[in-house]
Amino acid sequence: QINEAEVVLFSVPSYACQRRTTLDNHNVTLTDALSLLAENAELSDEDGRGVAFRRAAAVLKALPAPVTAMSQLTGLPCLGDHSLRVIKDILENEASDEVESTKQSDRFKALKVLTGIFGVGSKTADRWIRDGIHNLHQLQESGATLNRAQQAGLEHYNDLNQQVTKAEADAITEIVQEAVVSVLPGAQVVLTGGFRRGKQTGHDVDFLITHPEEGREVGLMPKVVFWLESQGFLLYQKTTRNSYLEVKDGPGRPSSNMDRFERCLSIFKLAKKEERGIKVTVNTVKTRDSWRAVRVDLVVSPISQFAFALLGWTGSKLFERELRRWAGHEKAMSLSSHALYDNKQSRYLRAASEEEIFAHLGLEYIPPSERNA
Ligand code: DGT
Ligand code: MG
Repeated sequence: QINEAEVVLFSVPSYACQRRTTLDNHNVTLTDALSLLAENAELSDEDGRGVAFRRAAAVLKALPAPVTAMSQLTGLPCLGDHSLRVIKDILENEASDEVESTKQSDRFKALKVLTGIFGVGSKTADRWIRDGIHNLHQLQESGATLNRAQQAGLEHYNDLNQQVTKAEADAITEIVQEAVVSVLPGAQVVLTGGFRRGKQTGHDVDFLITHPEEGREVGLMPKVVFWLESQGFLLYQKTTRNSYLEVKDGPGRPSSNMDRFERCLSIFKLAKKEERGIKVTVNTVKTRDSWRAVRVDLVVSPISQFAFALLGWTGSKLFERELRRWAGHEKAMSLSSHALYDNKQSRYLRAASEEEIFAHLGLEYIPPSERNA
């Protein structure tokens, strides 16, 4: 019998962007379970359910101690009936039947394997499953047509499904820096994504590139890609062009959160630790077991949009989603990775730093290491 007075009651604000979420998660079992249900929903094209589970998991990640009794959760935001049922099952029985059966289901396993191929989304995977393709062997036998990204994804499947370490991210940072300063002295490279939030591993390595003088970044991406390609660092790359135009007045506010920066999705050929020399300028590795493939994302931003791009590419994904929801629902503003538009004043709000963006949004500044929602 637990004395009511001894139960620690938790309290957290309802938007993830109002909370400090470090990597020190006291409720890993619960958040893993809810994240798995979120992933299953997303893979099944049920985004609404996916977000609900992600929000519930994020609330638990923000708690200062492990949950031991359901009564502690009274009054917490974002915990719907379904999430509460899963939490209750785990607290009472150490596992949730729903989570376990989802994990074991043939459909979930097949979706995981197939979307584990770079370039394959849930729609493609679903189509293949309906054609009786459940694993890589069946895919290869099927004669299904693969695009260039998917071919590279299949070829480097094992490497790309192995977590990237911080040491590997640092080695790639050096290479990208070398490439960028070689083609445009003065340009700057920032590591973003999970590694900027302090994670020790990630599924890829994300970079944001800019130049302190507006306009100097134009044309930078093709040069960087050409340098990397000619030095033998790229196994695959696809560059998409910037098409963002800021409309000064009228209904020109950012209409979607789709990113329109110049962006390069690539697969790097990274020498293994023993093989990495002091000089990074030429990739000399030859034998297959002396290198591994790593997913790398490069984004180029003009300095005028840099703060927004940095905030937008640092994540976590849920933190980003919550920032945009906060901006829209609580402040009548539209936030993207390019700009912040104030719908009441009908104008863009400038910012030179992430701190200024949080201030415009009426939020306390949350540093990257506390955006792990
Ligand atoms: P990871 O790589 O699994 O360790 O985790 P993250 O947090 O690095 O996630 P990742 O690499 O998928 O994306 C990094 C951040 O960049 C993510 O938190 C949100 C943002 N992001 C990703 N894709 C897009 C995109 O297409 N457009 C925009 N605006 N942002 C994106
Ligand atoms: Mg990442």
